[in-house]
Amino acid sequence: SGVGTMSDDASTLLRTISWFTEPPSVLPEHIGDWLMETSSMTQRLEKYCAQLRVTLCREGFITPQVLGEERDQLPLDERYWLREVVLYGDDRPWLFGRTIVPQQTLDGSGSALTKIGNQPLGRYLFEQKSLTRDYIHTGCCEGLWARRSRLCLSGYPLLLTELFLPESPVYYTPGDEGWQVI
Ligand code: VNL
Repeated sequence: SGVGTMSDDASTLLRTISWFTEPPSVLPEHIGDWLMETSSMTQRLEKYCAQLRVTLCREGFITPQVLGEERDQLPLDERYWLREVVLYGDDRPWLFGRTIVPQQTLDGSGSALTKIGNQPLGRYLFEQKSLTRDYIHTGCCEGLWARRSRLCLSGYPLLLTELFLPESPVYYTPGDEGWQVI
């Protein structure tokens, strides 16, 4: 039990996500609105809690062999920086985040991405003037929604995957009696 197990589960779950290049018709409108968020997800989530906290689960260099189908979303490289985190809103696990940064991106836009530690990644990324986005794909698995975004720093790509955990505000909907979980 505990955080280790939950993030291992999330990491395994990530491999079973079905990805859509266009938002599917079964995607509820208010969830789609969250998934297609174009600015910082961290900033959006911060509005729903007093404290947003990042826990690092895994960080380090990996080889292309262990990338899975993410490999198709990025240029081939000798190694990639992997960062996996759980984002907590007031101590509730809200989001599992996995970021893959090719070595060329580290070379091209500085290695700051390997040094952000417990700072939310978005806080760093969305301050960069050279940040652009190639696409957002939506995905789902076992009743949970996810998205993956390919972003670029000075034209060099990185891939962000975000799995929204059951307690995240993504699944709240405004009802007659205030916020309800659906
Ligand atoms: C992080 C934070 C990553 C929030 C995320 O998605 C996110 C991080 C990949 O600190 O690594 O939504």
